Amino acid sequence: MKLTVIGLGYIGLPTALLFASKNVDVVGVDVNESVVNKLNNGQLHIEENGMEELLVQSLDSKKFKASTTVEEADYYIIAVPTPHLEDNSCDVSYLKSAVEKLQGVIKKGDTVIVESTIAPRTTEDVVQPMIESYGFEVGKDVYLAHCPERVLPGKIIHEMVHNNRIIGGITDACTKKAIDLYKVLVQGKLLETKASTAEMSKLMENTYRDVNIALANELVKISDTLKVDALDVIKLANEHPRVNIHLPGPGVGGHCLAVDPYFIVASDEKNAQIISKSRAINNSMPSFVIEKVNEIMKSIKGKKITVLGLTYKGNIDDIRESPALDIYHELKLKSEFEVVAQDSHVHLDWVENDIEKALNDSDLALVLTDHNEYKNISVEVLSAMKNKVIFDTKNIVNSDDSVTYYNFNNIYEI
Ligand code: SAJ
Repeated sequence: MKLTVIGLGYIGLPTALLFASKNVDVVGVDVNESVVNKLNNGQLHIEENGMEELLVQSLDSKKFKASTTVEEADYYIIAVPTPHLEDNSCDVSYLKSAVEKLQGVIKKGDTVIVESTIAPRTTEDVVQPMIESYGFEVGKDVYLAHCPERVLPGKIIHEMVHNNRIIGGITDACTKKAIDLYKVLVQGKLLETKASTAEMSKLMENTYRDVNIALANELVKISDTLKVDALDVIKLANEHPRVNIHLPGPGVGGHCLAVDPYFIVASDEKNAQIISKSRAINNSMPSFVIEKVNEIMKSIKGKKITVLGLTYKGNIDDIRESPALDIYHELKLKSEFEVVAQDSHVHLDWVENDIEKALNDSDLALVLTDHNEYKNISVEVLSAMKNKVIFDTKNIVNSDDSVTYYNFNNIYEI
């Protein structure tokens, strides 16, 4: 079996390497020549647990090579980025250019699989007509399916093999063809469905999380007005066997939860009410946090703020769509305070890696990301501060009586 994977990013590369480890002949294609050269020399351009070993293995076994041109194969997996456009609809330009590269290469009997996250009906309305314009009938000559991925950064290699997977073909024959490929690799269930159902299921998984986080964030704001302990409310309500309120925070980041719900909103704006409102609530959290920061700084007559954590979630180095980054920039540009950013996972010249240095002479430690290193900040490290005040938007710091500690449970006390 031969497989061509188009797009060697966070999803395409591990997919290509895992299939190569299962004895499939894989060509990984990327438009970026330096990525292709690096990979062929055994070097990764992105970090992911367990991926380096996989790359070395698959180069040694000659089951994987990277290339800038699409090569003839039995299966083609497309895993290119699908960002959102200014009007929040799904940008399919990379997807279309990947499909264009199949013209003159695909042949009767081949299968094309879109893994990129896409708006509902894209496989049918965008990809199918393109393939049919190359002279093939989909479902008869060439097979087409949407098989979204659901892996969590940091656990990609494990989850790609063990998660259940949705396989949505344009026709039943397309679904069967895609199953034949994934059963080589996936140990989880292969869930057969239609392409449009697969597209919407993927979007709804992340939308479900986004909407539930918005509910928690809304509770925080209401509790602030009513002087209620929001975090205790969540803890107690979640003792109910059928309730799972998510965790509030400074906003929702990353390239999935903060992006995917918009694809649904843009597809049916009139009906996507809760989804659209949830996005707005989560997007409003940075200003809510800044408002509270200003109140704290006023009450202590503070001058310096130390932002702890810039990434969109804890213990990773990804700052895409990070609300922490927005809060930092807004405070830096618009407030009267000195603002310093600390994050030991982010290597940029304006980011301090050392916590103690960043806290030196500071009046407020503003925790925006749940990195492990913030859980037990020692008394010695905090003693570098001028005013020992912590505002912990992720509720992770174990503080003692020597510190004035605020989180979403007691912000009404400011
Ligand atoms: N967050 C909260 N409160 C919570 C949970 C998360 O504020 O209770 C915030 C995080 O701090 C972060 C954002 O939400 O800013 C997203 O984090 P996440 O861990 O929920 O998700 P991602 O974006 O890293 O990965 C998600 C996963 N989807 C689901 O869990 C439904 C992953 O399985 C998907 O593969 C991925 O999106 C994707 O690529 O679509």
